[in-house]
Amino acid sequence: MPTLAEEVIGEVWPAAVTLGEVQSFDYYITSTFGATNSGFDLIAIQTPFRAEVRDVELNGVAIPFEQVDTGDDTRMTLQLTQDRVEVTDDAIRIGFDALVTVYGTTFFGEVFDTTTEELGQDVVAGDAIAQLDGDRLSVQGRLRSELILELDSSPGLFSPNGDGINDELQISYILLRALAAVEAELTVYDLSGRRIRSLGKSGQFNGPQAVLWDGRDGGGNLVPPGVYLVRLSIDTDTGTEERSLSVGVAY
Ligand SMILES: [Ca+2]
Ligand SMILES: [Ca+2]
Repeated sequence: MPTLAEEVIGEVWPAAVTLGEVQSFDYYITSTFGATNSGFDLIAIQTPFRAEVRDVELNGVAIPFEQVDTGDDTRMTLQLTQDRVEVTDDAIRIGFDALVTVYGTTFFGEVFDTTTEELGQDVVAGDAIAQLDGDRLSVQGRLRSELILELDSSPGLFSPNGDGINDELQISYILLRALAAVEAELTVYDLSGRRIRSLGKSGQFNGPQAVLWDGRDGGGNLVPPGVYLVRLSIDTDTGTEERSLSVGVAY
């Protein structure tokens, strides 16, 4: 028997997004309370990757909150620091930024009362805000053809001389539509096309990825200063895709 509220209804907007880009969402919650319900002051929303709460409104007015670091990047948790939700038809809007890489991603929600030991209560998908067309906690992805997005490196120029400053290059990218593990091959070439180092990493799934290069070739020697090409190749059932990036080594 629910103790926090008789019913907690949630809806996320927009209901359709472009996969692979960080999007701004709004999560609307309306609740019904009976005489024995205690209300809630903490909300946890399941997200695919780390998500950031932008702002929270109660009945159209911004209220203070604290995003709680639970150590779990797939659980965006926010504590209302001054308010409780305990009146029927109290309308909460949580603005947050999240990355979605898969069709049909669902932002399951749960509410808690931190003043009691009660268990959390699930947010049920429904028409939490009549002015918006949706009534779901799931979002659809617009079709994209790419498997790899945002291949990038940092720092732009790195100096692997062991002085503790910019000694490693971080190569990052976002994998899309990789519902099963895919083979990701990351290789460093010099400008003459000679293969310098394989940074191959297999068994990757969709989402943000990061690989480090320590500036050494396959034999463990530091490479000479200059420009190098990093090529990422992904093999899946639906095809192969390649992306390249030039990076600089300086001492
Ligand atoms: Ca609606
Ligand atoms: Ca350095």
